[in-house]
Amino acid sequence: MKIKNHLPIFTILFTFIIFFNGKKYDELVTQRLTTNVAICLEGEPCGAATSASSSPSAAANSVAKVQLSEGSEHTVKMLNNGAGGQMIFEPAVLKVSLGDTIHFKATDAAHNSASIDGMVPNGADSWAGALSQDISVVMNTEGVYVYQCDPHVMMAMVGVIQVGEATNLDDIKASAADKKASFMLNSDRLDEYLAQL
Ligand SMILES: [Cu+2]
Repeated sequence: MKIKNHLPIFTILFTFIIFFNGKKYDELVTQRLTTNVAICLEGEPCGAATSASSSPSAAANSVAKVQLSEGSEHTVKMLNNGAGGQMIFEPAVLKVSLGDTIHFKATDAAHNSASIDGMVPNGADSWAGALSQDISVVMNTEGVYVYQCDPHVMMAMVGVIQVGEATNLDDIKASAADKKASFMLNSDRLDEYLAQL
């Protein structure tokens, strides 16, 4: 515990709380997700306390939605390092039209692309590329697909493709809650991807 280091901050915060809010401590803890000034009360870093709201809904609302990709053929690279982090598909989120083809490229070695059971539209074909193998998949069923790189799924090396309308998005989001439990790193990645749909 580093409470000593935070004492001046606590003092300022409590003063602020008493003067401007006049609320009880436990009420503020309850409200801490929506009240910036209360974020530091549990000894967390206070850097974000004065910035914009930290409410999850506000963050979700600010996510840029993925646009429909032009053309009927799309390339997804399998990378050790991409703009979005390590062990990653790029682009990790795609929105395409029914019947389009996705070309998964083994730009870096030792990755693959494999659809995840239970995370494709009903009746859709599954796929499973070998390690370091380019694979092309024709998207013949409407809905949302989630796929993974088998060796790096623990690092949340996953990708999302929306084909036509996101008819199964609720099912996918429910499955994603279970899937993310298997991630050791980048545990919010899949949620962030799905928020772009
Ligand atoms: Cu991989």
